[in-house]
Amino acid sequence: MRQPVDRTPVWMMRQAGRYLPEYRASREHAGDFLSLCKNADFACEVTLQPLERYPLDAAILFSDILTIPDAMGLGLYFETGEGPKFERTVRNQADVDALHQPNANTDLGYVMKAVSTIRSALDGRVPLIGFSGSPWTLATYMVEGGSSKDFRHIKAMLYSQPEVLHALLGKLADSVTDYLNAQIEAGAQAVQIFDTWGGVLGHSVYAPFSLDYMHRIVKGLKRSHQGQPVPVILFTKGGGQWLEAMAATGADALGLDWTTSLGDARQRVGGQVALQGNMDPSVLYAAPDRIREEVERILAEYGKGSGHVFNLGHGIHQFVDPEHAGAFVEAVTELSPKYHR
Ligand code: 1CP
Repeated sequence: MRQPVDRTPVWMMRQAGRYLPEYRASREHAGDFLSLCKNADFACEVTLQPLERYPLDAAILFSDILTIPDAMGLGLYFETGEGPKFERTVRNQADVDALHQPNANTDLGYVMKAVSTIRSALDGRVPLIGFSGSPWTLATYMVEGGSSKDFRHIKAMLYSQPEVLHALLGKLADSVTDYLNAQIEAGAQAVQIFDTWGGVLGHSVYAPFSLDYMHRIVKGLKRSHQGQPVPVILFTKGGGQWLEAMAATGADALGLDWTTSLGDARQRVGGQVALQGNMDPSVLYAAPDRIREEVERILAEYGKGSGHVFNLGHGIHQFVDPEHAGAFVEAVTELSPKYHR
């Protein structure tokens, strides 16, 4: 990590997905979203789609963070036009005790098969990133039973039954560690932990309920495979105030959303970790000239030298015009070389 480069590398969170017409066609062909994830050939096909359109520097496994809770026995399903849902929720200690501890290579073997299929199809073109949700972020879906706006049930649990939540987070940390190590063995060349909902935690509870479990995972991961280092990227959306603590976990890179200044972040932790981000994905609704201006601003804010992986500050939205995503990638490749001379 932080090796010298000729230009800033770039990929996009959620780069394979609904904004691409070819993705929508594959999903229709497969039947539904989960069938895309559970069939290695479909998962491979959609992983490669954005790479065929844009000169991206990484592929990210096509899957979902909710594969783990599904394998624990909660019954994941999607209703068209709605977010993910679970048939069963986790609300007390008996529910936590009843969770199955998944075996990554059997219960989640379809993910490992997708990883190895994608890795061979890529044939060394660009590295493949594997991923998982953080324990806290997974727990929000498991306790709420799906997406949430107010996190009512999990926050009630945090403040009134913290021991139950810790038991759940501990089980999840073990599962995530096994799952990511299995992805690394199957061929993932870097792994990202998505803590999408870490930023909804209060300042005093972020560390005990999210960061400490990610730290435990980072310590349990294989950091190299077949002689190659396997970088670990931590992304807490809304986590800008905790960067020093996140860097202290020993992660190789931190993902930043757009609410944090990349220049400040570099001053604070740039000597320890690489930084990934951080354009507001909504900039992609603007015209290509405006996108280019924003890319230039972010490059200038980071300044000269290596250690920056360009990305969006969160996943690309489904209503973005694919040509605008192309303008973004092109702007990074054209404008960044001067920062590396
Ligand atoms: O209708 C569809 O086709 C399903 C939409 C969809 C897609 C394309 C979902 C359901 N998941 C995915 C793929 C996905 N999810 C990837 C694949 C990589 C890629 O597209 O290039 C990744 C990395 C994820 C991770 C994920 N799933 C996160 C963490 C990242 C993030 O964006 O914050 C989260 C929170 C989820 C849960 C989830 N799964 C799907 C949706 C729509 C959601 C979000 C629901 C919510 O907002 O609460």
